Amino acid sequence: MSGNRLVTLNEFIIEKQSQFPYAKGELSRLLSHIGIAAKIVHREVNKAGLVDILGEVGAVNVQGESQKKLDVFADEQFIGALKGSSECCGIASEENQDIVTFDDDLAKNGRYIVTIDPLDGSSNIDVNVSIGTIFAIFRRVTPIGHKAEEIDFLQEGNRQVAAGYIIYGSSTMLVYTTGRGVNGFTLDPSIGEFCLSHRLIKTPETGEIYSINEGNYIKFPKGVKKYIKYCQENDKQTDRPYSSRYIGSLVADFHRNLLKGGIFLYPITENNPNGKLRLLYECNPIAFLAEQAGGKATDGRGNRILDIKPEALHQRVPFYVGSRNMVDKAEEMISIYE
Ligand code: AHM
Ligand code: MG
Repeated sequence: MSGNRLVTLNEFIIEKQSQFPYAKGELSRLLSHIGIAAKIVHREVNKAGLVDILGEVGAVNVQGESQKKLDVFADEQFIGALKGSSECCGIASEENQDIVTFDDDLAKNGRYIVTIDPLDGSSNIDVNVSIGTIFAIFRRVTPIGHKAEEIDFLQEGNRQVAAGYIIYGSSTMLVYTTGRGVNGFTLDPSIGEFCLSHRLIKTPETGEIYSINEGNYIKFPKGVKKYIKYCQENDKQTDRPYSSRYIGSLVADFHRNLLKGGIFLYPITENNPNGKLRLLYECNPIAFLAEQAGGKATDGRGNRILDIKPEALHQRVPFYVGSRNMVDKAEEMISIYE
């Protein structure tokens, strides 16, 4: 790649694949199919205000939250695209109680499984605020040629082969990693292609943004309250007070902090003793991206998110992610005051 030549997502994926002489192109095909589904979801998100796709569809998802029509649409699109890739033998989606397995011979021979939150930030869908898709790809642990099983999905995050998100914001972007850095692609709607716009993203070691739902302040553990007060203190040397920024869409909050530097926190609260966010669909992929960009992701108690062994598909974990020094500081205060 040279100069300012436009590099599309597919070109980039193929170029990366050619660096591995034994790669068979399976992961590349899977990522390409995710890119196609992302474009279709982008199209629907963009016209959502015009057509009858907003509002609740009536169903309640497994987390007890009402599903929006766009959630259902995105879920179907990604499942269809992954099935169509023939490289994926099963999916665990935040929107479905159980794993979805593919029974046809081609898919049963697929070597990969995918965990996905098809449309994250559901409370922001019908108010025109950024939302996202989050995905992770693992190699299956069950033998090729058989149906995928739950055990394929309950793998530690450190075994992810690839992970990424799509942010449907002022632009739509796809950001992903295969464990060799993080690259971001912006959708150019005029040509319908994701184009490489953010090569090898590195997040600042320290930032000036903290992102947390402060409405829950009273319910936070003491160490978290102390850390929030620390962020708000006046200290020229450390550029405090920090700015508070919270959208309520993990992808959008993380994306901003990734580029600018910052910390995102979703701690345990009285109501949610394990936090709110899901290990498989939200925290693992975001943690992989954070680490690949030089950042850090923990549960606030000194445990690396990627080393947590999942016990259930819809397991929740407290989540602290972002600039390394800020996550360290938050953990230090939690360990002192809890
Ligand atoms: P969702 O999967 O139902 O969309 O919920 C996940 C979202 C995250 O995107 C966001 O970080 C968080 O929930 C916001 O939660 P809260 O409204 O409690 O602050
Ligand atoms: Mg979600």
